[in-house]
Amino acid sequence: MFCYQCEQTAAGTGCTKVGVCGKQPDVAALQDLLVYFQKGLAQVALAAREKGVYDASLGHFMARAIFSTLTNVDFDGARLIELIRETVSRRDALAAKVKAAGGSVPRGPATLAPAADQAGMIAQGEEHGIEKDPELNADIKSLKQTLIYGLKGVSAYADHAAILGQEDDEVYKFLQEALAATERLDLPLDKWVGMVLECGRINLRAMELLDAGNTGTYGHPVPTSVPLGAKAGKAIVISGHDLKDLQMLLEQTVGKGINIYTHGEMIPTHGYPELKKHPHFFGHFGTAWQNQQKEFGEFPGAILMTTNCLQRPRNEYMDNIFTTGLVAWPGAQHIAEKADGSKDFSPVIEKALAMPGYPADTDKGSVLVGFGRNTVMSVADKVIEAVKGGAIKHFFLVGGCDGAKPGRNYYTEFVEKAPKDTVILTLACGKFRFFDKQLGDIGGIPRLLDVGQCNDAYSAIQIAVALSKAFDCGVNDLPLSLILSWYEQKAVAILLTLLYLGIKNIRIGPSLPAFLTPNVLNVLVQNYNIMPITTPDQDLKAILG
Ligand code: FSO
Ligand code: SF4
Repeated sequence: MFCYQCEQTAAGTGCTKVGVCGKQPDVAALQDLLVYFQKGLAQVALAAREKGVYDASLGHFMARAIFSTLTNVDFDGARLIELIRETVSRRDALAAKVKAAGGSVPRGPATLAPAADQAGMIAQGEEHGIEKDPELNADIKSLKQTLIYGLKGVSAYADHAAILGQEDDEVYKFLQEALAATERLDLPLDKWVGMVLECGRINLRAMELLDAGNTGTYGHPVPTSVPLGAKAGKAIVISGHDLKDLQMLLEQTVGKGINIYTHGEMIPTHGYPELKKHPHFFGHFGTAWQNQQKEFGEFPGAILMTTNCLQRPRNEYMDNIFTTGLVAWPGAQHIAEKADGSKDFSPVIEKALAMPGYPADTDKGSVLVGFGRNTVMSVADKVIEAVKGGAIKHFFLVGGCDGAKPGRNYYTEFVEKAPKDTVILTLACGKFRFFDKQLGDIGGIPRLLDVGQCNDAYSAIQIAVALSKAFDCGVNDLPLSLILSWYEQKAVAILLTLLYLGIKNIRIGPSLPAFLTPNVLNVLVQNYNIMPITTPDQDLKAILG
């Protein structure tokens, strides 16, 4: 196997024997094969579009398949094989229509027959991994992989948005064009750079759709205090990013005597009016995703993983953990979606009722969430006044993913050391490095503002744009610095969006992506002055002068 798509890749260069994430070589090969067949499906979809043949359900299916190959989502070979089979059957049905309309499809992934069994498919996948890419130019190969990882992020957001009824064919069309392009060997370097930036634009659209889905369905988040302790009684903890799963779980547990806790990226959901209205939606359990193997063993109830960031479940809680949506682990119980999009969480509920739950209330303090663009903009006058009057000197957006590397202490220290006249905006799971710090306020404006999940980068961008309008300057001229942490491919997509928007001087860590060649990195440095993090002291000094 060879995989270098995430930040924790082995030795900072690539996982070759087994994934640091726990991905086994057979699963890696099946993921590579799924991506390869998706490229073929994309080629056929484009040929079909040319002939006026359009399959409305194809785009979301492709997003789901590509999302399945994102880090920490699907570790279950059997589910990947199902997706490969569906990809091929959709491809062949569409290709028949293309041919009937007088068109043709290219040879390669658009025509390759899948092997009949799992072993054959694994062998096929090994033939179509990253290292087998016939592209000889290392920089183009790097940009191609950057594009594919950006597409994985776009696919994740597009899938979340589609689940809430928000779709735009522009997103799907780009997914198809970009996937099909990765099979070409005739495109010059500048075209690849253009496509990578276009991926950033499309990701902004996908995040906009998701924002519309989330806020349209559940209302705009409002400032909300979230307890970190426990309430006596039975318990379910829900992790991941999927708000609809949470809604269904809350509705199905009404009156059951079960308290619902969030985990990881679910914490901002406490701020949504249509979710927080449930009295049994109690608080938050644990910290970031990479601590789950230690923390889940201590949870006295059922665990539900929606979307990504699953680690190998330990034996002590294997019977209590459930997956749903695209996330899967062989042997862990999976809650499937019904044809009408609903889910029956009874097995999770029964498990929670059979487990001890919390014997007594415990108080571990609380944190504030709910500072999406609507909340921040509603106090814009106050914020602008504080900046003009000198009470707020600078804004830092300290956000992104968390991870296991020790270098990530940088983010905790950075926030601790940021001067008292600065405000920290944060989003995604990187916040768990400092989410419970009491940083106080500036004239009633909290110094630590949780904008939301990683996809709420859209909200953060809207805040930055609104500030730049208020101050009549460009976003790059605002007293705002971006200090980002990355881990998986949604973060890659968000970074591409920031570059597409022309945002400069981004600091990124804890290490740089292994898939960027020195030349590609150089382009980023020259055009965007993107730079690796150094030490909190040094970076604060450089930013604040
Ligand atoms: Fe974190 Fe995981 Fe949201 Fe990522 S939970 S690491 S960018 O998947 O998605 O922030
Ligand atoms: Fe390695 Fe990351 Fe790929 Fe997992 S997703 S195999 S940890 S590079």
